[in-house]
Amino acid sequence: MDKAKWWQDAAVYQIYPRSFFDSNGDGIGDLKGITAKLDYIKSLGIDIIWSCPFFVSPWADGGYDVADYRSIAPEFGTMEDFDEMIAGIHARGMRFMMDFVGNHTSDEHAWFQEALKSKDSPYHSYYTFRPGRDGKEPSNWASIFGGSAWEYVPELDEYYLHLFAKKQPDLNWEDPAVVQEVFDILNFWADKGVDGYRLDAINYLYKEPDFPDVEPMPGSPYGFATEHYANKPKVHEHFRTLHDKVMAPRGLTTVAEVAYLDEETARGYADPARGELDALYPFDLLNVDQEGYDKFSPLPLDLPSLKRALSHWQSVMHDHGWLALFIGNHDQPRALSRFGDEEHYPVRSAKLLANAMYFLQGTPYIYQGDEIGMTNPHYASLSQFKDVEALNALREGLDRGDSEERWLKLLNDRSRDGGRAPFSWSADEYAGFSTTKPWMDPCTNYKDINAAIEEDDPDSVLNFYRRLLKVRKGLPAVIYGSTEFLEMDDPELMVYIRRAEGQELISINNFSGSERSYRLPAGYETAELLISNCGDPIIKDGVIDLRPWEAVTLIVNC
Ligand code: TEU
Ligand code: CA
Repeated sequence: MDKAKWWQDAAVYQIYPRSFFDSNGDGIGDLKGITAKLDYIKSLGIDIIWSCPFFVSPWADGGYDVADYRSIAPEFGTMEDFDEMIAGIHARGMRFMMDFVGNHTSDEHAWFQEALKSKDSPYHSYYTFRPGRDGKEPSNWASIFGGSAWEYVPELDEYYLHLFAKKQPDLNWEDPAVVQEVFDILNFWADKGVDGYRLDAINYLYKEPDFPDVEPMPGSPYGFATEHYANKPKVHEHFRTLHDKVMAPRGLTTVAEVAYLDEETARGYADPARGELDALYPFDLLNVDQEGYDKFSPLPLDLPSLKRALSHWQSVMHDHGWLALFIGNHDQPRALSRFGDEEHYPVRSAKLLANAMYFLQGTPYIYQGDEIGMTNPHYASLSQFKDVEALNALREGLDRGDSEERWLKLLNDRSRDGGRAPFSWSADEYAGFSTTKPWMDPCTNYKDINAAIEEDDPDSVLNFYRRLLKVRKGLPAVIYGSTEFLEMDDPELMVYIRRAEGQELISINNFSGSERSYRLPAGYETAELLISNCGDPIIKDGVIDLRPWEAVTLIVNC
């Protein structure tokens, strides 16, 4: 790579709009709320804003169940509000990336409603319907959100496929009319000024049409059939078409959310020479503290596994694509609660997580609230949780005879709701998010952890993020450098070196509450401090004495 593309030295801010800022006091975050906070976002050093969906939706899956791709949901505002938001983003020299949910629609979408009317409707083939087998589902595929992936429609005597919730029927991309609809939607928003797309769950868009049965999960008739629907070769073809017909001609940048990814597929998607996608967001990277793909079977963080996963993706993508770097998003509990020490070292460990992740190769994605060190909300009651995945898992757990206490802890620690509580803007009532009781309760600690307190404190997490994004910008070692992880098996230290011609840096992170000393590799005698979370590092005779949760990045120009 000779010259960085504009998005390669950019930083992205991810917004979950319902929980970002409520401008009109109805308890729901909205587009005017985003516009009101653009100066704040810009002040972080952000170049691109990505917002989760804000389209008309029954909200069965946090807006990822779209009922009308061309209309803003009334609770989020109007098309004028959208225009004003885009104009405000562009006026500040930032760009906007739209979330496109292309694997499925809401069951309330007009296409699906038409499809239900008759097998002869042209919309019937927009979705995947199949007859039952021996009076049961066409196959034993499990839905990602629990239960079967098939739902029976008595009027048609057929089942439809839904990999996610039953209110999210999967689109059939093998019908050319569906692909044309997708083009039209992508062009519609490009005409309105969006600069790129984040493609949701897009690696699932092709399913093997014979729907073979799979090995059931223990205690369930259903099993995960990912081998039959994730990253099938057909997906590459669809990506090339999207790229050639819409993205490239219009100069739109793309990032795809992808799980279950192997090396070859990843390079196939993102190698610039192939013309498919610009960047990947390897979703399952963070599944390092749970048993398999079951997030509700938590395990303590195994740092060597995390390092191996990061190191793997760094080397796979180096010169063969581009990565999104993230420590959290709207599908994850809060990174600080999960990987840091929110009880004893909340500020330091929140900063460490940023230092550990954002000097890797790729584009930093910062999820709203992580930049002020927000934690999981620590709700007192099960009734405070909202997410479909959490509520389904809770019901299944209680049916199995688990206690409510157990699930209160599990949902507080592991559910997607952890990252979806309203943004803690200030110590005012309702966390300064709204003037009325919000749709979701604020974090219990908002009086102590909020943007207003951190604004003027030079040592706050917020001001650390600002510094980090500033010092990282433009550094050849960060943009182009190769990555080498050191101390791979150390359960407490994460250390890596980024090397480019004439410049090298080392990021050293003590993921523990104990003091640790670490001998710097040769060549770092003359290194300069780029950033640290504990003031000046203690370095004597080439050895750095790390304090609990200390994070340091040093740079050498050679
Ligand atoms: O997530 C896709 C995805 O693979 C998720 O099922 C993920 O594994 C899950 O959230 C883990 O709990 C995207 C969106 O990011 C997510 O919010 C949506 O629910 C999902 O697609 C369906 O649109
Ligand atoms: Ca509102």
